[in-house]
Amino acid sequence: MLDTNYYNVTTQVSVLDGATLEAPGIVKRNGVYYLIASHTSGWAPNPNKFFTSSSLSGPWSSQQDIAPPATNTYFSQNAYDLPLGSNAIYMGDRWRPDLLGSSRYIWYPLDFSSGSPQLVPADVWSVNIQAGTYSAATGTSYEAENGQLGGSATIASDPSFSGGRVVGYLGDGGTVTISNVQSNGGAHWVALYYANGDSTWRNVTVSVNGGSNVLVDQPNTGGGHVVLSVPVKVNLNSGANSITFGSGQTNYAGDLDRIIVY
Ligand SMILES: [Ca+2]
Repeated sequence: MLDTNYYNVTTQVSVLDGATLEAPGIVKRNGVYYLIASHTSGWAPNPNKFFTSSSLSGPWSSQQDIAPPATNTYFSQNAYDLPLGSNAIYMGDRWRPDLLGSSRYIWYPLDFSSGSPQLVPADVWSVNIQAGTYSAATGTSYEAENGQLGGSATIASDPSFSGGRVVGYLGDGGTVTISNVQSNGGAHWVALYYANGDSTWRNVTVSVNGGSNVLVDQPNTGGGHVVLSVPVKVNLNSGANSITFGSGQTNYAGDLDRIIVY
């Protein structure tokens, strides 16, 4: 409990032993409090957890994951959890330690339908505030390894990738072009699924139908076989399109697994 001006603690109602936590958020569902929090690892993300209790004074449950641990909460840290009907919206920070002003926000549905809060890593989704519901968009997936490789780009195999393969050595002379990307034309979101095992961000150029390059940041994913996605909005022609990745850049891009066009 805090005093009236929120400066001081007046009463300690519960202590979670054996855990060092920060960035808490709390949501109450059907009489149960869900405490969502990050562990402490500096600016680097970690697998965020949730704890449950029927009372703020406890006892609190042991910790459980809100996302697959290998993704480090999809490279984010809990900041706030906004109730949305029977679910919630996870509002996280994606910190960029070497350029903090370029840090990003990651908002995902926090879905309770399984009985425990789980992040839904939807690339594109919408919210109906009045109904208290969300809807994730579906797109069309194109495997990068089915594209046309250029220069030093190579295909690597690992079961963690979609289709079991990924295109590496993009950038610094390596490119891949995905052709026959179908669209009804106009501005569309495209999600780039990639892996970046470095400890810092990479980026990749994107060129649609031979147009000018757009640079898309690719945060480190926590491992060379850990796949995350970043979005980019591009203008597509009605009918078939070709999209080239990695041209005109001297640095290495992340390994490209696939794209999903929305
Ligand atoms: Ca793939």
